[in-house]
Amino acid sequence: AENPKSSRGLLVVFEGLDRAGKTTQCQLLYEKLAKRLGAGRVRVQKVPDRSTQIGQAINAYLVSQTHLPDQAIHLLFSANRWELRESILSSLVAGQTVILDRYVPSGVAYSLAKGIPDMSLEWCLAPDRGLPQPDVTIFLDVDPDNAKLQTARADFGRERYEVSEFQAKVRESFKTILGDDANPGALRMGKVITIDASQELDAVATCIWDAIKDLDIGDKEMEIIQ
Ligand code: NYM
Repeated sequence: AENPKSSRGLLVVFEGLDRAGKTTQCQLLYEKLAKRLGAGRVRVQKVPDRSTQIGQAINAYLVSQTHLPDQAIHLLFSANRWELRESILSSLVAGQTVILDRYVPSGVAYSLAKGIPDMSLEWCLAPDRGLPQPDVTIFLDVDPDNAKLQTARADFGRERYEVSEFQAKVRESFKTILGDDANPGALRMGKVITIDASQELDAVATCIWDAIKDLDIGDKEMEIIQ
C-alpha cells in the first residue's frame, strides 16, 4: 500500500455476504492506512451509495417500499456504480487510495443467485464493463448459518435478500465469480484475497493488513473491467 513506484492510489474492494463484517473491516483498514499514508490519502466509499436519486430508488426497493423487475434493479445497482466512476477515478489519479465497501462482484453475485434463466453471468456483468478494475479484492467469507452471525446485526432480515437460504446461494456465486488461489474466478477483480471471516474481528483485521501492507502495484496502470 506504500505504492512507492506509482503516484496513483489503490482501488481496494471488500466483498462478502450481509453481516460478514465488511463495513467494520473497511473502517479498520481505513484507520491503518490513514495513519501510515496520511488521512487525505485514503477514503472509504459505500456501494450502493444510497444518497443519490438512483441510490434512493435502490433503497426503496431493498426495504420493499417498491417493486421492480429483477433486471431493472440489477441495472440500477450498476448505474449507481457508474455514478461513482468519476469520483473514484479522480481520487486514484490524485494519489488517494479508495476502499469500496462492495462493488461489481456484489452486483453479479446477488443477481446471479436469483437463478433467473435470462440473467446469466455474462448478462449480469455486461453493464459493469468499463468501470475501474480493482487492484485487490478482499472476500470476507462466512457461512450464513454461522452462529456468530446470528447476533451480528439486530436488524438483519429487514431488507430483501437477507434470508439464510438466499445468502447461501450468493456465497456460491461469489466463489464462482472470484475463484480462489488455485482456480481463477470468472471475473478479473485484481488480486483476490479470501479471508475466513468467522475468525475474531482482530484476527480478520490482521489477515487483511498482512495482505495489504506490502502490496506493491509498481507502475501498473489503472485498468477497466473488460
Ligand atoms: N446488492 C448490493 C446487490 O444486490 N447488488 C449490488 O450491486 C450491490 C452493490 O444490496 N443485501 C445488495 C447486497 C445487500 C444490499 O448492500 C445492500 P448494503 O451493503 O447492505 O448496503
